[in-house]
Amino acid sequence: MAILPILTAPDPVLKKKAEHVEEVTDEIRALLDDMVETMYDAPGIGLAAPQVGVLKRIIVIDVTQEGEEPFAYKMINPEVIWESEELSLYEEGCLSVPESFSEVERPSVVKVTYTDEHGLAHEIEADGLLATCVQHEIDHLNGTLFIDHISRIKRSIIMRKLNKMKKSA
Ligand code: K1U
Ligand code: ZN
Repeated sequence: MAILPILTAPDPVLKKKAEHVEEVTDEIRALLDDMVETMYDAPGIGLAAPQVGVLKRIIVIDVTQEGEEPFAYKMINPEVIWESEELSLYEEGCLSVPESFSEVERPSVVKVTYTDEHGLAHEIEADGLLATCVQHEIDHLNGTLFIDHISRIKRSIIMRKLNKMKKSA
């Protein structure tokens, strides 16, 4: 297993659309394991393959709380097949936009289909933080960051801060 470097905005890879995974191979399983290790190391509650420079439709998520048994979803080709009309606001962060947070409004509940690391198909109904996180990660697969959901002025403040941080690093 390995901890992978995480790309940060404005890296152009983060704006690209990731490709459908045709076959679940050992290489895909190794990538999923590396992504889980990278997510825990960051630390984060989710990670999408484009954030580690791999343009494949793969995400990992663990929204369990401290004291609970950790559980990492490993999702290949995740797809939202239904979303609630009801919306929820959540203050989101992103490992590719370090040290910045902003409220984003998204559907409160979503139904998601995906393939697991054994090639088995699943359908889950997600609410709360899992619903927010799975939508945030699927956005990454389509080249969208949480800052694309906020006002232009807030986005430019965050990007200026990020560019300053990168310059002084
Ligand atoms: O995709 C990512 O960049 C990971 C991101 C996921 C996310 C956070 C909040 C709302 C939606 C999606 C993160 O994990 S940012 C870090 C974070 O939220 C966190 C880190 C440590 C403990 C608890 C949360
Ligand atoms: Zn993110």
